[in-house]
Amino acid sequence: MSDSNSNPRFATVASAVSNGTNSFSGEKLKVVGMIPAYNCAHLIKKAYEQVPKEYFDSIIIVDDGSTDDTLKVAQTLGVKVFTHPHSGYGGNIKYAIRKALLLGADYMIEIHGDGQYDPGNIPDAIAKIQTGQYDFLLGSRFTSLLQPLRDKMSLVRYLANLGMSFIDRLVLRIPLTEFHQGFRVYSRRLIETVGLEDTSDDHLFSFQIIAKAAFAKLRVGEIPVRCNYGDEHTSINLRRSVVYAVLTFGVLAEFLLAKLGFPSKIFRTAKAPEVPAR
Ligand SMILES: Nc1nc2c(ncn2[C@@H]2O[C@H](COP(=O)(O)OP(=O)(O)O)[C@@H](O)[C@H]2O)c(=O)[nH]1
Ligand SMILES: [Mg+2]
Repeated sequence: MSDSNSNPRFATVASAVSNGTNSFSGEKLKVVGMIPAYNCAHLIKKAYEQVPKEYFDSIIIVDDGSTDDTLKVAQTLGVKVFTHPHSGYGGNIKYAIRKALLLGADYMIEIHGDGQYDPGNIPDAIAKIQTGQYDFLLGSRFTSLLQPLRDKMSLVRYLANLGMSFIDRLVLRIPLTEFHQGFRVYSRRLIETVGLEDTSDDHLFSFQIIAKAAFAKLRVGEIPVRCNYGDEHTSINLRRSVVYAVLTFGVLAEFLLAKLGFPSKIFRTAKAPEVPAR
């Protein structure tokens, strides 16, 4: 915690969080919660209610052109709600990130609208970002090796995740125990450095952004997270999971080629012109 004391911006957050308030005095460090939501009308209210609101300056729900009542339900929750034509998980979270940056966010926490990730992870995440040591903080279900199985992750998914993350770690050379889950804290610095353009509008975005952070040698860290695998949270089926896995290997290949100096659209570290100013 020494950094949080030496950096006045983070010291402000530290005291604000320990006071249970998000009204930071002095130089503001804004934390925005982003809830991507697609066809989860039956889950989003509960997901939102479980979020510890005192940790956020604002929370936004971003509807990905749902065909059910997600938008209607979201609009009853008393937070800012945005919607856009259906684009896929990546397109949806990128839209949310852009909106959060426009709101002045320094840090953006991704909270899935299906309530799959335990919101009890949020205080730990905030405590860790307030050290000022991370540009990108990811959850990991694998910090304790058997916990995913105790939490009822399927064996196939468990083994695939372990194997893929092993290879990801070797290639990207960042110390994560998992690369394929959806609890994340993005910093403004991360987005300003790596940009969002030319990335996937599908789930692959979630891996591309980690690889981009690794390429830019940003500070990436992780916290343990717990996840719920109830039926209602199932998202990508086996076929889509296999396609996703193959595409992540494509990203790794492109990463290695870019390291060798080959031109690459997604591995560029120039400041992104599209990022809204604070
Ligand atoms: N599956 C899916 N989820 C989306 C889409 N757009 C937004 N989301 C939201 O993105 C979050 C993660 O999606 P999900 O399919 O549950 O992914 P996973 O559980 O991390 O594999 C959820 O909150 C969804 O509501 C989309 O086009 N497809
Ligand atoms: Mg899910």
